[in-house]
Amino acid sequence: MLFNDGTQSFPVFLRPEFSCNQVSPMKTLNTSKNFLAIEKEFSSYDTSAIAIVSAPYEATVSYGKGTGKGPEAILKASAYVEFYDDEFDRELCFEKGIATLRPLAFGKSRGADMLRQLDDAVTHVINEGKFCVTLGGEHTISTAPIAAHFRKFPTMSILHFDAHSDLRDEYEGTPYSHACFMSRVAEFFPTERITQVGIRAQCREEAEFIKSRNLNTFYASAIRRGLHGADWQTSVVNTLSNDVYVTFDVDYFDPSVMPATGTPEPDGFHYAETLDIFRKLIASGKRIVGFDIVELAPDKSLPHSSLTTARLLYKMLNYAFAVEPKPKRSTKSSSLKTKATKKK
Ligand SMILES: [Mn+2]
Repeated sequence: MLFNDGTQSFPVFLRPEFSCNQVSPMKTLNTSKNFLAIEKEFSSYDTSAIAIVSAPYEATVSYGKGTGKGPEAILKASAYVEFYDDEFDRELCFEKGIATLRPLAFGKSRGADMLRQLDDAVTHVINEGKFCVTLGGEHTISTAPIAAHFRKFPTMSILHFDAHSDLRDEYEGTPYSHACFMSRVAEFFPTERITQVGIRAQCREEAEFIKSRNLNTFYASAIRRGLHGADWQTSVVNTLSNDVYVTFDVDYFDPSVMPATGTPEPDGFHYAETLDIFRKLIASGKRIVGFDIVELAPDKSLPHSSLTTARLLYKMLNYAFAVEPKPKRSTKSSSLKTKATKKK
């Protein structure tokens, strides 16, 4: 919500002046545990342009459990993701550096307390000019990185991938449920700048909210019925402003692609058609200013879910940095050997 003078009406718990700002020096995970399993030279906080904040928060899961273990599983699987991206002929991690921060420990913090802690961490990272990726955890956490980015990028829009619109006002007795996170965002963010893709399970109250508040919601059924045209990805991109924050619930994917999530829903989306949205986004001159990935509920018997999520993360980083002029080919490929031995 914007006031007449253009300032944003952040809820009390997300206003900068309420921030406790007690972010200790940014401690990172070492090579054996960090994203892509990269050497210190390319993963120390001070020299990295990208920082990953893990928010292993799970308090209000309603169906399957396990999202609290999502960040760790994504990082573990990332050791098997290749550094090189053929689409950009680039090893982004060695050019930019990716620091993986130690996961936040929320202790007994829930709801607003948790969001305040996460907001502090993300604000700290982006105020130092770094690109921030936040990993959940349940979708509740996304309100914090969205608020932090909105303060820095006031004209941004939100691109929300999900099977669910998450617009209930309350769910199971709390306003801080994974099923309500977008309602909390809608309390401080202009709803006509929210674009949702893949929605296929929601209640009537949520559908009415979408209509009355003018969200750009691309329902799965509408996409499949051709209501957004054959090139529906371009229709999605056309709704966005130049700065785009992406919040990605992995249950947006079809359960055949992503079975390991708390609330899998049939009639979801595939990986390739999803990347086309990002391709068209950067081709249009728009840019990704930050993103979060949430709701992976890792299952050892379904390891491809974790690997797919780790690949999605690295691919999204490649799209986020694609708009920059491409520097000369990196000569720092020394760790390729190490990597090669890991791949099986
Ligand atoms: Mn969802």
